[in-house]
Amino acid sequence: MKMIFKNLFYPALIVASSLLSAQYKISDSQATKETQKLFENLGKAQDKGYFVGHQDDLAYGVYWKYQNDRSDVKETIGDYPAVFGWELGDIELGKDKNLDGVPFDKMKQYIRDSYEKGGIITISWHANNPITGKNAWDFSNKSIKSIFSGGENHQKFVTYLDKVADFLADLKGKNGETIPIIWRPWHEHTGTWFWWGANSASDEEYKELFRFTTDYFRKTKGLHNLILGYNTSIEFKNTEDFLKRYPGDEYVDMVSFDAYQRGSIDKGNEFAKNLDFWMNTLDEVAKKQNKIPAIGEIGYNQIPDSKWFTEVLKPSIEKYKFSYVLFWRNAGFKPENNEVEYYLPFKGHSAEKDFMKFYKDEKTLFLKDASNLKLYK
Ligand code: BMA
Repeated sequence: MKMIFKNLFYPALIVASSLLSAQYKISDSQATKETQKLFENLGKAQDKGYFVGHQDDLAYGVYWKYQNDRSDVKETIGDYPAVFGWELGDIELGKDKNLDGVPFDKMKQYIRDSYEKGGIITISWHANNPITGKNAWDFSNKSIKSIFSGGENHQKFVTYLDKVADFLADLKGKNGETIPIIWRPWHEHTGTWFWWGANSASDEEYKELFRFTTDYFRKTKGLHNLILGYNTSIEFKNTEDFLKRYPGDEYVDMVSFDAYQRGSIDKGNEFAKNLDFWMNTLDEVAKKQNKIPAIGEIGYNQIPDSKWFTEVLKPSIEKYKFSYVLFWRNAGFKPENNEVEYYLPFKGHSAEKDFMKFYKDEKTLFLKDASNLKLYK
């Protein structure tokens, strides 16, 4: 009896377990060797834990700017983040600094250095509005048709893409290989605050924007170092909602959302509950489309809750398998609006100890872990 049971069920078990660890397939059939490897290893590393990232980590911290090897993360926990986020906004205008003042030549150097150390690079783009000539947050357009082929703003838009493509193509490793980039374009598109957002571009227009940009980079510009991220904000109520503007499996490798806690500390429980729901939905989407999940951006500005990392964030996310979480930038004081903005502690901040505890958790992976995992081999 026992034998029969085993014979009948053993093959079924093998099939089931191979389905569970289904291989991811990168959407660009011509992706470079290193890009394919990074993608494959991002998939595998989910069994170990999740990489932790920080926007603009090497460029500045709350109380410093452009000082070699400095990092608020390094100064609080003794290691760098595994994921380095960078932002290209204003490159399309031919400027030599991005919209937050980071010089593009420095950015390139930071990217090369952290790649050589085994880190992961992700890039976002708060592109200026090619229709109105204002910034990314000008959502006054009701359509984006005019930037597509035949439209009055098409040529201008293409020059924007050329500038971005030139930057992405110029990121080279020591052996001349292009550095793989997790490219997270047209993000938070389910929200309404960007010119490509929910009230300013229809779902079909959004899909076309995503596809056009990707095809232009791949086919016209010959870029094959991109891992594509489809990145929503947090308006979605279910998987269908999340996928409403999905451009198609051949244009997407990763799925992610951006989420911020706002308001007072006592909103922590509510945020944690919501985050759990967003993670759960993301998990379903990732399984359904066979794409790698991530948290594109997260944070609680100034971290007023000194236990936020281990008591609010960690319990909601650690139940799920996902590849990385990126904290937004430690801008510090911003004279342009008199605000202070940062999402990771600096030396002496009241959440420093808690962040150290988060660092020591076996599931969180920082640069030393990423480096040991040899993600590009
Ligand atoms: C926002 C803020 C802004 C910044 C923008 C792009 O969320 O940090 O200050 O200009 O991201 O980096």
